[in-house]
Amino acid sequence: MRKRTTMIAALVFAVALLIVASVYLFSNMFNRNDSQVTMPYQNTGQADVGGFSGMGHMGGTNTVKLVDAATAMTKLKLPEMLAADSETATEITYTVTAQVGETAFKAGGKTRTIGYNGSYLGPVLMVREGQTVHINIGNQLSEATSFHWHGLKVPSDVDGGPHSAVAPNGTAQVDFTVKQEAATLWFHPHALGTTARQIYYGLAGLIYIEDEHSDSLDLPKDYGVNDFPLVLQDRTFDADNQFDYAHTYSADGTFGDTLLVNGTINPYIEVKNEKIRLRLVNGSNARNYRFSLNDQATFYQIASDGGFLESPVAMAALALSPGERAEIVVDMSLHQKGDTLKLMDGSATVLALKVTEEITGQTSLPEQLNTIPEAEDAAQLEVKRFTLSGMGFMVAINGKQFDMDRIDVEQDLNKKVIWEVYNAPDMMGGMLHPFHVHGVQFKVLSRNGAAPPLNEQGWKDTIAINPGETVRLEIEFPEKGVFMYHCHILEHEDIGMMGQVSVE
Ligand SMILES: [Cu+2]
Repeated sequence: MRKRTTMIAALVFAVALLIVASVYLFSNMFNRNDSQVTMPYQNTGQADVGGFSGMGHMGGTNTVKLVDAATAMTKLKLPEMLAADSETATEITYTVTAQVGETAFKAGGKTRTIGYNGSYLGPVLMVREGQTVHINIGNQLSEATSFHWHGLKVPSDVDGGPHSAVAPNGTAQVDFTVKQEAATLWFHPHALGTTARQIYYGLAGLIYIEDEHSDSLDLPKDYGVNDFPLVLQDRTFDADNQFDYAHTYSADGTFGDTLLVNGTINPYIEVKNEKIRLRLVNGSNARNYRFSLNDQATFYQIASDGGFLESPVAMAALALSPGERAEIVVDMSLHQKGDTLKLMDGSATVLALKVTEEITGQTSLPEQLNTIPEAEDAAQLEVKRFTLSGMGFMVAINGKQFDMDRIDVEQDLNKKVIWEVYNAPDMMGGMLHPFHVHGVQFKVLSRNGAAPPLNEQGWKDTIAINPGETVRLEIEFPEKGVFMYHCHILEHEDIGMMGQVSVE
């Protein structure tokens, strides 16, 4: 009798369990895409952050020092080359979705993050000059976001600025034709007031443009073998391995003490003793990097933000401010199997390159990589003046903070104009502002009246401007619309160090 009662009880329990499980699974089928996703931070519209905590720092000084990771070296994570939904010679379609997730960065618990088509960062979108690109964008976050293609020369209605927010559960299609040369670009959110936080938690992906010319150049181009993207970011992990943006926030740029390269702490790559191409992307909120090799060897910069430099530029050190990109080639042919070379940022290790195989038959870098057209006679061009000023919550451009309903500058389509941008120092000295303009690749004419360094004589869309410095840029907008220009210290951008240029 007792045995039978136990059996019935077990049966009832099993049926109840089955019902609960079914209800759970069933409800989840419909819940996956609703706005009840758990974000890794509190949703308060604008970033909910502490008060003014910025301290003055001259030039490219970073307020938080990077500490070398206590963890063992880890193989560099490589962003996935996104498979196209469809592709012909003239058209390509991709799907890019912003979503929440969890990412294992280090021993201990996973970190709650957001990413594109994954839990952290995003894939590489490969497109070709002349191709018409369709991107199905989707937002599975529980707050609005936008999809900005940093460095693309496209009309403003597909540029993904603050006017193009995608609501939670929203989707949209973006269509454009690639009308620019081979370059390493990136994409990230640009929603009003929440850009810094969304990028901090993981939203950033890559766009590679290739063209017939880049096909023909004898350069390393074997992805993950001798051609690596390096997305550089600094983050702080709390005791539970979480990012805590609100508590590490600084109005003058949120820094972290841990360097992430493609989301990898203390990364290494295994290479042959050949030329290695590194596509450096400063995806940090505010950190300025100064790259060098640990043996002080020379490396070569081959590309700036918007394409190849005219010729490879030999460098001992390379500065990169937030938003900027640089492609460099490191020559490993002088090293042998078993050697390790390190890419450094000052005294912090960025990446170890371990030689695991020796080959023969090395080629040299092409002497000419590109043809950059001469600048026009500056005396014949109209000059528009911009003054960057302030720090913390006082940052401004021409004395004003961003207003979505105000056009700050008007410019004619397809007409070269000089933008003269002055970074006004203040009583505390002021700070470096990386100045980014949407919808263009510009030429740097001068820094404080002198010719820019060789590695800034190619196409740029973001330029580091030191306190007290004036840079002159030759800018021509090839597409119509209302475009943003702003400081790429993401907290400055969110506070309002941004303006709008209307192009007709
Ligand atoms: Cu700034």
